Amino acid sequence: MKLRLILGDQLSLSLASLTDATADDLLLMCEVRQEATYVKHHKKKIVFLFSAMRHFATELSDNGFHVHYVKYDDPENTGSLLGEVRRITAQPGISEVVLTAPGEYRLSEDFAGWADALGVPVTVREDDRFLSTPTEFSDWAEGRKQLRMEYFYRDMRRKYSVLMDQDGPIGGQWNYDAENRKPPATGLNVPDTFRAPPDLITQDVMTLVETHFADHFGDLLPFHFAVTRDQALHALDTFVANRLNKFGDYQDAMIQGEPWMYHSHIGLYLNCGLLNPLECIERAEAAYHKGTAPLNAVEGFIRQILGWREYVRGIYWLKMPEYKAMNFLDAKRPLPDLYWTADTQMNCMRQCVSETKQNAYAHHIQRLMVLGNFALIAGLDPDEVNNWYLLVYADAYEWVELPNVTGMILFADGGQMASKPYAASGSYINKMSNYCGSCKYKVTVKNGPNACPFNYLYWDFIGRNDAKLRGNPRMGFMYKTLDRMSGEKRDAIKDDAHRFLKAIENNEKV
Ligand code: FAD
Ligand code: DLZ
Ligand code: SF4
Repeated sequence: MKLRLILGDQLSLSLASLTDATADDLLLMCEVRQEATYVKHHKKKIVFLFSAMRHFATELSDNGFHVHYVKYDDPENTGSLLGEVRRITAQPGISEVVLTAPGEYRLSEDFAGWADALGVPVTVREDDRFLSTPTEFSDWAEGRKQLRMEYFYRDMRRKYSVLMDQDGPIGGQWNYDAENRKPPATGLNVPDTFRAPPDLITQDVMTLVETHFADHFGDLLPFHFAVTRDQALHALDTFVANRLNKFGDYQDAMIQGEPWMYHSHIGLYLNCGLLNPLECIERAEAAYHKGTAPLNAVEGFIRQILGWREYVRGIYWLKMPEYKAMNFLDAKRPLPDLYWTADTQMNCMRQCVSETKQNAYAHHIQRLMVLGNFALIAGLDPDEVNNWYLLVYADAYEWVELPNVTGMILFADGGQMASKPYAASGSYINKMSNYCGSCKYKVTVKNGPNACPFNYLYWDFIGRNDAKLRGNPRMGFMYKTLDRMSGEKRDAIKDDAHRFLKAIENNEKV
């Protein structure tokens, strides 16, 4: 009899380790302290995953499999994956342990020692739920000076024949991003996100999480995530029907009180296996061909999944474990409390942290240009920033979180992913959101106590990192502007930044 362990982000019937499973095998799923606390995940993320795991176990049993499911509060639960596998292999009858490769490096290291630890053969199969493999990615990367997502994405479009017109892209362009930067319009009637009412299984898990994870970040209520594949498909279809048509136009827009905007909110389902990437791409492409969504929206959405998602995974497996320790800009400031409390007068930060706390979700531009931009220009420590992003979002796993944080927002990899840092002053946030109108700070004021902190922090960041960034060809214009500033102006920037950064180090309200 084979023992097949299924992890919390492996909730797919097509899973590699299940392809040859029979009713004679034992399928193991376990809720363990090791995974629930290696970072202190948002309460909603734990509810989501435990509930989705329990529903998936039922689905497997309904399909005739023999499932051994260990609940978190089972008194026999050892708290670790190896401990749970050992409890079973200690009994006679298990000839082999079969696994699907995990999504995180720390577990793949761990699995490598299991055969010795258990005294039973352990087979780890490639996770084929992605559209490219780590080997394909490293072949693609071989010999390239720069690993630009755009070129990888074009190859993926060709490989899967997505939005193609014979050999070229439909519409004549590969990328319609230039059309996808509309500021928020007033009077937009943004459709609500998909909401599934919590059933009895989810309600049980909510009680468990309230009991065992009370000190974890985040609000438990309201809980409305899909927890089964059927519900996740419904969420996907609702997105395609109601929001995809404006996904492109408002992809970068932020509106106060609209946490969901026109995004899909499917990342958490894709990353735990309830949805597969190709079906999402196919449904979006079909909407374009039916004429219910324009090309800029469909191409933009498909690029996120076929391009960015696969690309960041490729970067992760190519660069780990060194990637995790990178700190090119030598940023050392601890993460200020406001990332947990939302207690700040910066309205943009208050909105984005509050929404993250409530929903275990923030859309991409909030993660990138508000929360991430602040972390970059305030010089926050990459380890602390990574820890925060990995625990606050329901879709967060290290393979996707780390490259986005270390590479995309913090430039901590020295430009392996992004050609220049995504740093911006308050005027970008003002252009793409309506946050500044309700802020204590004035976005048009550059210095002094009423100035928007993003304004002077931005220039202080440029000045502070002169030695590392001046040589970057895409930063030339910024350094020319800095060089033209008067000594007085530069002093004012330094003084304001110094005062502000001291205040956040002391966790004073800013
Ligand atoms: P949509 O905006 O509707 O996009 C559709 C899908 O495309 C997403 O569900 C996701 O699967 C994929 N996608 C989009 N952008 C990216 C990207 N940059 N990298 C990888 N996949 C992408 N995404 C995660 O899945 N997990 C994370 O932990 C995560 N951390 C992030 C941290 C930072 C600092 C930044 C800037 C981005 C991060 N992202 C992460 C990427 C992106 O922000 C989320 O995938 C997206 O916000 C999820 O919401 P959605 O499903 O509504 O996505
Ligand atoms: C994220 C998570 C959590 C919170 N809990 C569990 C768990 O109890 N059992 C489990 O098998 N998986 C869990 N996961 C998902 C794992 O952390 C995930 O499989 C690894 O991080 C690899 O991506
Ligand atoms: Fe954010 Fe500055 Fe605008 Fe306030 S003024 S919301 S701090 S960008």
